[in-house]
Formats: sequence, C-alpha cells, structure tokens
Amino acid sequence: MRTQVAIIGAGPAGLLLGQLLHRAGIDAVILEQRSREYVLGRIRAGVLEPGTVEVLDYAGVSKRLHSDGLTHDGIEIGFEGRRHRIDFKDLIGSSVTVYGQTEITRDLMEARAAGGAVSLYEVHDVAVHDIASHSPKVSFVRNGVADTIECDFIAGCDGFHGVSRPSIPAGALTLHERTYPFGWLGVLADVPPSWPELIYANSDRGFALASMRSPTRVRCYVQCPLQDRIEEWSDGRFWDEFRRRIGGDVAERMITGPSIEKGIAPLRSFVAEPMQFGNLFLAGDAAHIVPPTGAKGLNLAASDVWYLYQGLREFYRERSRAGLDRYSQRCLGRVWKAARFSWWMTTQLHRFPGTDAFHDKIQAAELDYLFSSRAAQCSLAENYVGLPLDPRS
Ligand code: RFL
Ligand code: PHB
Repeated sequence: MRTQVAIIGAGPAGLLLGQLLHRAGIDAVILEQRSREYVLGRIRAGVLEPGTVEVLDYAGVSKRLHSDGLTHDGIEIGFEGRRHRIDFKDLIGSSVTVYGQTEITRDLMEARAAGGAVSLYEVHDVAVHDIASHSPKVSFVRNGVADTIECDFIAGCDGFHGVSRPSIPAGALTLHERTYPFGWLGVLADVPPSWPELIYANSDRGFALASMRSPTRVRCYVQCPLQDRIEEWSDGRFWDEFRRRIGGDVAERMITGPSIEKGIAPLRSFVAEPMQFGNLFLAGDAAHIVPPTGAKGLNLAASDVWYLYQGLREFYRERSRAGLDRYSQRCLGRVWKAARFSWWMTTQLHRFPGTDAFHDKIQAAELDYLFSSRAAQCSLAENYVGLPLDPRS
C-alpha cells in the first residue's frame, strides 16, 4: 500500500489532520489500534478555544458544534467559601465553546467516512521504519495479516503511550516532565447542570470542577490521591465529596444522578523537543501532555495539526520544505505557554499533600491578587481562551 501521509492514531489530532489533508487533495491513511467504538467511548476534553473552532470550521466539520455547542463567556473560581467570576467577554471580548471531544471525534469520523478516505481500525504491532529517509514506512498487522504502508511522511498522532515518539533515536529528543501528587476522578451523568458556567473550586478538601457537556449532561471532577481505586468511589461518595467542595448555593440546588462513566486520570506535564525527526512529525499528546486544569490538551492538538497541515500543503503545492522544517519551532512556542498556564492553574487550584503554611499563604495571596486585579484576570482570560495560533505570520 502507498500513501502520501501515514497517520498513526485516530484521536482528535489524527482525525483532524486526515480531514484537512483530504480537503486539500493530499492522500492519507489513518492507522488506529483500537476500534471505532472504543475511541468514541473515551470521555475527555470539553472546552474549545475560538482558534480550535476556526480550524474545525476550515476543516468543514463544525455544523453540529455550532448548533449544539454552548458558548461560555466566563468561568467561576471558588475559594474560601466564595465564588469569583472571570468574565472573558468583558475582559478580552472573547469566549470559549463547550463541546465534547467525543462529539468532535464523531463529527470527524463521519466526515472521513463520507469522503471515502481510508482509516484502518484495530491494527496491531504498528512500527515506523526509515524515518530519516525520503521513503519512510509503517508496518502493522491487521486481521492477523502483516502489511506495510510506504509514504512520504509519517504523522505520529498516537497519544502519550504511542509508538511514534519512542521510535525517534535516543539522544535526538529532550524530554521535560513534571508529575503531580494527585489525580482527577471524573464522573459523567445525565442530569442538568445547576451551574451556568464551569466552576473551578479550590476547597480545603481539595480541588473540584463542575463542568458540562450539554443542558442535560454534567461532567464533574474531584482531586483524589493517586493510589485511589475507582471501586472505592461509589456514586454516592463521589457526589457527597463534590458537593462539599463546590459548596454554597450550587451544592444546595444541584441534581445528582447515576454515573454513566467514571474514571481516574493522573496529572502530568510533559514536553518532547523537537517534535520532529526526519520525516516523522509528532502532534498532540504524542509530543506533549498538560494537566487538564487549563483545558488545553485538545486545543494544543488542534494547533499542532494546523501547523503540520500548513507545512504539508506547502510541500505538495510548492515543493518547499520550509514550513515542515519550522514545524516543531512553530508549535513549541504555543506548547510551552500552554504548559506554563496549565501548570499555574493546577498549582493555584489544588491542595498539595505535605505542604506547609507558607505554601498555603502564597496560594491564598495569589488567588486574592487574581480576584482583585483586572490585569491578573485579563492574563488568566487571555490564556484560558487561548493565545493566537500564529502571532508572527
Ligand atoms: P489521543 O486522543 O490520545 O489519541 C491517540 C490515538 O492513538 C491511538 N494509538 C495508536 N494507534 C495505532 N498504533 C499505536 N501503537 C497506537 N498507540 C496509540 C490511540 O488509541 C488513540 O486513539 O491523542 P490526541 O489525538 O493527540 O488528542 C489529545 C487529546 O485527547 C487530549 O489532549 C485531551 O483529551 C486532554 N484533555 C482536555 N483537553 C482540552 O483541550 N480541554 C479539556 O477540557 C480537556 N479535558 C483532557 C481533559 C484529558 C483528560 N484525560 C482523561 C487525560 C480531561 C481529562 C480527564
Ligand atoms: C471537561 O469538561 O471535561 C473539562 C473542562 C475543563 C477542564 C477540564 C475538563 O479544565
């Protein structure tokens, strides 16, 4: 089999790249180790920056996003029994869109099927070869039969645990990492949210996030110890803990219901530099992970893909490698700023085990400054809503 771009991974990064390339007449094959249903069953991101929405508009997959997505003009931050609103619209004249990653994935899968582009699901033993050459290859096994795709470029969109990043020779990559001493326990439930906007709460029992997917579906999280097992968290225990952390009128009026999904995710900051080697390009979680507190992971995947798409289009239209050669550099400026913001949100809003009173006082001072300074609020708003995709060109 031969294609122009072999894409490993059918998460949002791989599917979005496939869609952009398909519309530009560039041939691509997507290889995914899981089934379609499994990919659609993963509950993850929920907040889209306007820049991500623009890329999805450009890719022609935003019809449902515009009809079903919820526009949010701000967020609330809970601390010491009070909630403070950060009004994006007033501060920076912009907003975010609440629309689930699952729905974006579904929209992209449907567009790909309608366009007749090739996606191979449930492929195993995916391996990349000759990535430093002009004719890289991807080998894999499907239905017990070994096969190889020859291509011009490989896009490693296979997430943090994929095969692409580890295929780059040791020594060519620098890895930067921070882990956090807690995870997020998340619950999805079919009940209407009793909060109009997302609430990020730093309570003395730990962090909680009140989010949503639609007017009839909530997504809620609590910070939990890393060693907690999901079986220890009945729905009743989760809602009780969530209520205590969110507090106030929301705790009193909120409606709870049985969880339709429940999981614990560890928190990590990770960046691999550079994001390319030869003709292998990493995009999305394959190259970097941010803790979910800043809602940046999916948005970074979309901006990487946008830059990679531009580089590939330039190569096929103008036979110029200039955009591809600059790919990593273009991505990393934005990646590090999102890594900083996500680390900052995580640090300010969670309770860290084993810290002293000095740490707590500094955290309280930082939040007090945020609630009282328009400049600090503008900075949060600007980063949350998303830094421009391309400040220099
Ligand atoms: P994905 O989604 O992990 O997709 C990678 C795909 O590659 C496949 N794969 C392979 N395929 C073939 N061969 C192999 N060897 C393979 N190895 C892996 C996998 O099966 C998978 O289908 O990465 P991608 O596309 O880069 O997308 C990244 C986003 O999924 C991620 O950054 C976000 O979900 C992060 N995130 C959030 N991001 C936001 O922008 N806003 C949010 O509100 C937000 N909330 C979250 C989040 C992530 C969370 N978790 C669970 C980590 C909330 C949570 C709880
Ligand atoms: C979500 O709705 O899943 C969500 C929203 C905001 C975040 C993280 C997750 O910061």
